[in-house]
Amino acid sequence: MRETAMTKLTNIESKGHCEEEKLSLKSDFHEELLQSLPKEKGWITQYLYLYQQFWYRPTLIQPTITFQKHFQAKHDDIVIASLPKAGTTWLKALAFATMKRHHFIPSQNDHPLLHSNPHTIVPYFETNIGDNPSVIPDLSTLPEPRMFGTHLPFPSLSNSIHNSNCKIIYICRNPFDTFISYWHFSNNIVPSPLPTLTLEEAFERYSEGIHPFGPFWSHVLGYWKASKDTPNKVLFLKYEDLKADINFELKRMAQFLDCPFSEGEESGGVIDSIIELCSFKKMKELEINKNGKALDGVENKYYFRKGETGDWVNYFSPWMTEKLSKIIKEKLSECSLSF
Ligand code: PAP
Repeated sequence: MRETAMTKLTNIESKGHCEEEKLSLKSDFHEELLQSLPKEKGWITQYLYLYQQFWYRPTLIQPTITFQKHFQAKHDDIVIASLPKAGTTWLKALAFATMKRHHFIPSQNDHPLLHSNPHTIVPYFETNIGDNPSVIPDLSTLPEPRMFGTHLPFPSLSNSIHNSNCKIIYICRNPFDTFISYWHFSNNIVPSPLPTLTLEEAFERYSEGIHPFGPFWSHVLGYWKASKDTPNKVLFLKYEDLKADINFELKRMAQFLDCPFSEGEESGGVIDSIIELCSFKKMKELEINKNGKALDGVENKYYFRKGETGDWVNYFSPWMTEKLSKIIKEKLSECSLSF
C-alpha cells in the first residue's frame, strides 16, 4: 500500500523516531500532508487546513508537528496560550515582567520590555522558534524559567508539556471583540495579491469556526476544561477581567506562578510598576512597537490597535449579534463560561 503523509505521520508517531525519521519531515512530506487535509478559504493565506480538528495556516503545520514530536518541557517552563487577538501581547508582557522582576526591575528604564516587543521576548512555539520548520532548535540553554507563547489548542500541545509540571496561562476574550480585532489585523497584514476581507465575508468564516486556530469555542473549551481538571497547571484568564481589575488578576497570576508579591513589594509599588510598564498606552507609544517588526516580520504596531473592551458594538449589525450569540451559547452550553 502506498504510504500517504498521514500514515507516515502515524507510523512515525507510533514507532518513536530516529534521526532519519526526523529528517523525513521535509517539504515533500508537508506538501503531501497538506493535500490530504480538508481546506477552506483563509484570511491571510489562500487556504486554512483542518489539522487535528483545528484550522491552520499551511506554513504552521510542519513547525507544529516538529514541536509536538520533539519539544522537551522543563518542569518550570511557563506557557502563555491563547487564540490570536485574545490579549496575548499583554499577557506575555505581564507574565514576563512578573516572573523576572528580581532580575529586571520593572520601574527601571533598561527593562527589556521597553526595548523589545513581548513576542520577541516570549516567542511562539509554532512560529518563532527556529527558522527551518523541520529542524529542531536547541532550547535547552534558554534562561530559566523559560517562557513560550502558543496559539495551539490544548490537546495539540506536546506530550511533554502535558506530562511535565510546567504551567500554562490561558487568556480568552469575548468572541465579538476577538473577531473584530482579528479582522482588522488580518486585513492589515494580508500579503498581496490576496484580497482583504469584508466584514461580512470574515464573519461568515468566523461563525463557522474557520479562522486560524479556530473554532473559537473548541479552543476555549479545551483550556477551560483543563483549568477545571488541573487548576495548578492551567490558569484561565479573561481579557475583560484584566481590563476590569488588573491589580487583582496580576496578583492571582503571580500566586499561580508560585511567585506571589510580598507585602513589601505591594506597598513599594512593584505591582503598580508592572501594570504601568505593560499598559496599552505605554506599550503602544514605545519606539520598538511603533516602528519595529516581530520575529515573523509582522510590524509590531499592528499588535496595538484600541485595547478596549466592547469595540465590537461599533461593527456588528443586529443580525450578526444574534447569530454569533446563539452559536456561542449553544457551543458553550456544556460549561459555565459566558461572555
Ligand atoms: P496576538 O494573539 O496576535 O499576539 P493579541 O495580543 O492577542 O494578538 O491581540 C491584540 C489585541 O490586544 C488588540 O486588540 P484590539 O484590536 O481590540 O485593539 C490590541 O490592541 C490589544 N492589546 C495589545 N496590547 C495590549 C495591552 N497592553 N493592554 C490591553 N490590550 C492590549
